Amino acid sequence: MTTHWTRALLVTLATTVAATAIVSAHMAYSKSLPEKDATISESPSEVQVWFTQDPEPAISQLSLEGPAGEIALGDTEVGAEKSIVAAVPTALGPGSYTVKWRSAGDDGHVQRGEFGFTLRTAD
Ligand SMILES: [Cu+2]
Repeated sequence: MTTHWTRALLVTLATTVAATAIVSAHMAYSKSLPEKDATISESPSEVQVWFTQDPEPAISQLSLEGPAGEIALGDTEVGAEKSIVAAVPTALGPGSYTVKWRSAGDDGHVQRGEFGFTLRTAD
């Protein structure tokens, strides 16, 4: 009898802890296009980053740096499936690029991150 009680209590506790951990987790990077550390052969028409939560539009921002410095992107917009997206209005030349992102999810905590990709155009 006592054992059953203890077991039921432990299961309840474990479930509560797990649920709390999920609710309180920060938003995180999920995937992107171009992909992180990818080598691509064509200049991308846009940069898109997916997250684990719905991005807050007012805080979301994408920027792109290349061999010659900052590249002007179109406005950062909220895209489908928990993503943010910005157009790349000009064709990029070969080189290494860094995408920087800023956003926030359910708890409003601002998260930042960056990842790189390489553009290697055919000669
Ligand atoms: Cu948070």
